[in-house]
This record gives sequence, C-alpha cells and structure tokens, in this order.
Amino acid sequence: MDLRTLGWTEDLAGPLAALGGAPLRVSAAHHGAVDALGASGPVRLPLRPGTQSPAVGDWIAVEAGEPPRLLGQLPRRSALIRQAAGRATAPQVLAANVDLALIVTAVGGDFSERRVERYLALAHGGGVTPVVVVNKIDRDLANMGRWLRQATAVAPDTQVLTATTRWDGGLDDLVALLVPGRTVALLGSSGVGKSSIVNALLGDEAIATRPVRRSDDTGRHTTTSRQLHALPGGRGLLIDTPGLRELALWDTAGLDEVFSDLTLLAEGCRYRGCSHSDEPGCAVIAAVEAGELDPARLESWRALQREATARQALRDPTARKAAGRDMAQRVREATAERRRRGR
Ligand SMILES: Nc1nc2c(ncn2[C@@H]2O[C@H](COP(=O)(O)OP(=O)(O)OP(=O)(O)O)[C@@H](O)[C@H]2O)c(=O)[nH]1
Ligand SMILES: [Mg+2]
Ligand SMILES: [Zn+2]
Repeated sequence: MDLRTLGWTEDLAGPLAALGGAPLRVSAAHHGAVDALGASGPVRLPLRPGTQSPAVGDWIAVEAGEPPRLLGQLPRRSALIRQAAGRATAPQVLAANVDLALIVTAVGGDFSERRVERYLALAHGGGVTPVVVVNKIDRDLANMGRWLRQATAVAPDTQVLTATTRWDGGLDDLVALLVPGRTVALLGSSGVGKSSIVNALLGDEAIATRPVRRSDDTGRHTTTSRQLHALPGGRGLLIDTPGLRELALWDTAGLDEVFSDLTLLAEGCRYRGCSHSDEPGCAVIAAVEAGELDPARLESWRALQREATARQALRDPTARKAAGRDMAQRVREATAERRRRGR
C-alpha cells in the first residue's frame, strides 16, 4: 500500500530519518501491543512494559524483526485529547493526525446541543476541523429544517450536513469529504450511528453494530475501542470511536472557536477578560437581554470555561499564574471604573 493513502506527509520524512526504521500508522491500541498499517500490510507490534503506548492514528518508526520493535513516535500534526476518565488529572489522546472530525448526532431523543459543543471544543482544541453530521434523517424527514437549525445554532462557523444509512445516496454529502490520504474521525454519543456509517463505507469488511434500546433511544456501547480503517481503493481513512460516557475537556484551547458568536459579542464588553456575569457594560448580557443570544448558550460557555480553566490550573503552574494575572487586571480595571464614576 502506498504510504500516502495511509495519510503519510512529506514533513514526516526528516523525523523518521532521525529515528531510523520503517513508518507504520497505528490502527488500534491494545494492552501491551498496537496494530499498525504499513507499506506491506497490517502488523501487530508488542510494546515493551513501561512504554507509553502510541495513539490510534499515530505514525511510528519500527525496526523489522521477530517481533518488530518500536523505535519511536513521529510528531503529530493534530490530536483529539480529552481529560481521561477517572480522578487523576491526565490527558487521553483519543486519536492523532486527524484532519476532519465528524461530530455525529441523531435526530430524535439523542440530539444534544451541549454534547455537540463539547465535541466541537475537542476538535478545535486539537487542531482538527469539525463537521457536524445530523444522522438518521430517515426517522424524521418532516422536521429536517428544525434539526438543521438546532445544529447550526450551536455550530455557527461549522459545516453541517445530513446523513442516513437507510437510503441510497444518504451518505453522499459525507462521502464528498473523503479524500485519499485524509483522516476522518467519527465522534458522538453511543447509538448515533457512527459504526453504521463506517460499515456502509467499508462495504464488505463490516464491523459490529447493535440495535439501540427502544425505551430510551440510547446506544449500548457496541464499539469498545477506537480503530482506524483504510477505505477500499485508497479513498481515505476513517477512525471509528466508541460513544463516550464522559467527555471532560482537557483545556480551554478550543472554546473561543466553539463560541465564536459569543467571542465576537465580547469584543463590545467594557472590560477585557469580562466574565459576562455581572460586569457593567457587558455586551454579551445585553445580547441575551435583547433576545439575540440563547441564555443556554451563555450558560454552557460559562460552564465549559469554568471546567476547563479549573483543570488547566490543576495541571499547569504557568496557566495558574496567567489566570491570576487576568484576575488582577480585572480588579484594576473595575477600580479605575469606580473612580471614573466618582464612587
Ligand atoms: N433509522 C436509522 N437507524 C440507524 C441509522 N444508522 C444506524 N442506525 C441504527 O442505530 C443503531 C446504532 O448504530 P451504531 O452504528 O452501532 O451506533 P454507534 O454510534 O456506532 O454506537 P457506539 O458504537 O455504541 O458508540 C443501530 O441499531 C443501527 O441500525 C440510520 O441512518 N437511520
Ligand atoms: Mg460504534
Ligand atoms: Zn461581557
């Protein structure tokens, strides 16, 4: 297989030469081993105990042999990173070297704007272009306009497309995004139909899907691990991921882009670093009061900002210092404002 159809880019040649060995792309990570794809097909690579496991989508340098040996990992051009499930403050790389993140939602009970915002933050924060997919449109064609408006409202600067695996041509808009060498990751809650899309595009090499529970319309967590699939004919690469029960943000990196509408409004706030809660001259609050901004969206921005800032402070002393500086700046500005008003 041509390495470029696996997503290889020329800028990786230098780092590979420094490590030696041959390049492979990680397609699945297991305990103590990874599966990888290379010029001569799939390889199972054992990892020595204590080795940090590469993530799905990573390029690695490997020395041939029985068994083959991991020499190192090549630099990532993007990465989807969340706060790992559990108590410790630690990052988990869901997928690396992703070009496009398809944030899949399904019409009906599963549709959650707040979830979409989280996934958008994950994508933007990791340097990945997001696309929102409103899936299973066969279920409620009559209300298509409403579902699309709902998706566009939370993803104002993002391409939003519709899909269904139930109809011929139902995936046409999505297929148009697949390009040789491009890596597309599917994200979204359990049961929204991610694996069904992957299956439809893979053709014969089907993977497991299961019916959703009728009672609550939620999935059953059919997919249990992330996996990179090379589409037949070198038409691109798909990473299927299991629906996450928990998607905690790792940092604030993507939030400005997710809330670009709010960020734009905030330029009209009197104070730099305005928290849009009770500051005088807040343009964001004014927009809510004028009915131009959904208060739920402001509330969501606040909650995500709070969550991500708190996590950042826990893990990074320089971030904590910067937050402190911001606060001091705001106090100075508020004091100056009070003086100006003569109070
Ligand atoms: N009506 C309808 N049902 C669909 C469509 N696509 C998938 N389904 C059904 O939705 C259920 C869940 O599909 P999956 O593809 O397993 O969902 P998933 O997102 O991969 O779920 P996890 O692997 O648990 O994260 C299955 O019963 C599918 O048959 C669609 O376009 N329309
Ligand atoms: Mg699945
Ligand atoms: Zn404000």
